[in-house]
Amino acid sequence: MSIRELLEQKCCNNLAACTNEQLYYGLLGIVKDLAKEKESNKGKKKIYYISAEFLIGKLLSNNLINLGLYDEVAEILKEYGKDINLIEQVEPEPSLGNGGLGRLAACFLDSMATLGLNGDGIGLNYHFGLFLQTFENNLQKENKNPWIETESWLTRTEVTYPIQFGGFTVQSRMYDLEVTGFENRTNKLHLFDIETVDENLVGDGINFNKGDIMKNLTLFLYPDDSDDAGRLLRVYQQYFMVSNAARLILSECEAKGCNLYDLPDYAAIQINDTHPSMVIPELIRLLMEKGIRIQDAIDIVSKTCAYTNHTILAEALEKWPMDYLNKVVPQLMPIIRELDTIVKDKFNDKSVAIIDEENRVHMAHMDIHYGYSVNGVAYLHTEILKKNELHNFYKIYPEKFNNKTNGITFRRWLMYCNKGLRHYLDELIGIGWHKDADELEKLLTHVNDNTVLEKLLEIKQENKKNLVVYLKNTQGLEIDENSIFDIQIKRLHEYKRQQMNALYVIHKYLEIKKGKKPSTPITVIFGAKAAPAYVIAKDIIHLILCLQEVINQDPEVSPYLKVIMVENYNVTKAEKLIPACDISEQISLASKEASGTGNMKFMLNGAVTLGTMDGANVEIADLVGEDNIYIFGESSDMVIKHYEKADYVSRKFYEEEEEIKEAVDFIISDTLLKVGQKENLERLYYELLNKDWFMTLLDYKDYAKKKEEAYKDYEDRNKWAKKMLVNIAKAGFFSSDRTIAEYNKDIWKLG
Ligand code: 26V
Repeated sequence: MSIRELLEQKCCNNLAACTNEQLYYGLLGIVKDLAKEKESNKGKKKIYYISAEFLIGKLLSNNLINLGLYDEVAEILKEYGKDINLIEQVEPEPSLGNGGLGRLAACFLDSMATLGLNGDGIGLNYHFGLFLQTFENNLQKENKNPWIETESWLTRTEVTYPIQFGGFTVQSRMYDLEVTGFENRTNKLHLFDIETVDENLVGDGINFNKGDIMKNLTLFLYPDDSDDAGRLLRVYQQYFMVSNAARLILSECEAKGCNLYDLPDYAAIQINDTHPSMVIPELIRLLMEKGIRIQDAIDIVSKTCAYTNHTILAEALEKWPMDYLNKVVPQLMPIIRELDTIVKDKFNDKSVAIIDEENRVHMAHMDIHYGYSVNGVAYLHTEILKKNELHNFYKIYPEKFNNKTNGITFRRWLMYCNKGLRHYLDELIGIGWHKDADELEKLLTHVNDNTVLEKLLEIKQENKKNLVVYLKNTQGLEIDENSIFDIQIKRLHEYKRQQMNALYVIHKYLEIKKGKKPSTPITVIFGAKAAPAYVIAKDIIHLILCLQEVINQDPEVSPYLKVIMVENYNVTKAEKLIPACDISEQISLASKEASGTGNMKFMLNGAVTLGTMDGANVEIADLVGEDNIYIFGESSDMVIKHYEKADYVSRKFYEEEEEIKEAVDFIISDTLLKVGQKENLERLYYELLNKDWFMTLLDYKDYAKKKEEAYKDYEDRNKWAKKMLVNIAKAGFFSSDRTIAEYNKDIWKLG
């Protein structure tokens, strides 16, 4: 049946009279069926990517593109006066991740399917994704964020397992999402759930009774873990995820004739950060239940599991108290103890123990000892792991350590979100880059071609116009499409240093007030959610919102400077912001951002990076060369030394630099206190002055200088367009197809 006939059959007979809702749900059904018809699950060995987060974003357009149907469907709908952009608005975004970690997992699934690899994702079917953020009185408010509707991309399966916790058992149910590859096979994302979850437990905000596991196990993505009940629930979730995963993996392998001693020939398990680490003892336990001796079971599992580290921040490396584990998963304790004993017998080194002196289980340590591969997510990050954070492990197992620089799927992050650029590139350099991202380099032959450069500027302008309209419609914000769009969008964390960007905004505001106006107007755009219990992060949001109010309403300043805080930043909003960006802010304290992936998305869409030598910025700088990126700040080596020597004193910078003092003082000025909360602003002020753990003031001056340089360069449009072109042309390396091909070649080794 043709697409047109399918549409008529599934939506309503008269397409012109269909509502966007009817068209969306009709298309959902059609696309789901078409995806299922594609080849899947062939081959002896399979990669199972286990992750607590899969930040998949909306799926309709993505799936249509991957199935090669997007243009045809959009065209047919247009004939009937329908706009696919409005239809896709009906779809709720599944926000099943916090940020980069979850979005990476989603890009990886896309690339596995696109490369035709036999690989599925395994995670949890959270009923509420990451909270929906609203702003009230210049403060962040968290609201629940449901996404599952009667008709959704999920398919209920008949796969269920009894999952045993200390004292009770729950019955799981597996739901599947089709993962369409670009013009290739379909894989699956398996999301586990229980049927007794009670969505009514949640009232207005995101608070709920955390005690009743039967009712709340999969209710929320990462419930607030600032209290014991929250942390316990997280352990329940993690065990539920990996026990289901382990059972599914064993049953699929057995169905293919695996005798379980040969498990590594049938399965590779990628442990995405430490959240799925309990899969190691759980698999050992299940193998033992099947009659395999513990030593053999350990050996089998150690050849099957591989671990990816996504952060060096100590507070983000999970260490679970034995008390928790005893309560939630008593059946795993003898195994974890045995794994620890083996390590302690072998290595007389406390720093590599699994169970520490405070009776906490170091999940990453278990992964490293009992996995066959340990990888970081960008060159610098892996080097820091080897030299510093995990040095003692590297000495023991040098052969296990490897780097896999992150990547992004170009289908969503260029072909879909920036159609103007996509079509122009197709015209100019052909469509080879769709499947071989390195072909973007063909653009370089046009670097001195003014027609091409003009066209790139034109496309950017069009995207900026679209964003202006979008922000006007969604938040009632007025911005000047001819201003410089300077954008920082990512989770709110002190190490990412949104506060440094805010200090610069203050500085600029004060300059304009003194009569020093920028020759080109500037729009500084932020988008960020702060963890509900992360006080300082919420204070930083408060500061930015106060600045937005003060600056945008000041007629003396707002023609030259505007501050925008995008509400509820998520994948859908990123898709609109990234193509419209001129300057991409990647300003983390060197050594702290493992990789970053937003930096890659911006580059691919022709933004120029203003950043530190951190994470994948290092590789971006290397690829584009110093003329096409703005690098500032202390190196990671120096930063690590500052921490070692504990010699950074923020107050010194405050006292010695007038510009810094003025900006920091403004946080508690009468002007801001008129629109803000004293408690929040004072707390932030003293934090910067007395602590500033992520060394904002250390890099501020250099940051401001580089930013001015970028603003000035922007004015030479031809020169700027060349920088844009080089960034696009060199982005091929950051295709997640390249990353996944490397994982497969070095770690998974599927045939
Ligand atoms: C989590 C937490 C939770 C507790 C409070 C502090 C804190 C700080 C950081 C994190 C991050 C956990 C892991 C993570 O999301 N890492 C991100 O992974 C991305 C994909 O590899 C990478 O691009 C980002 O640089 C990295 O931050």
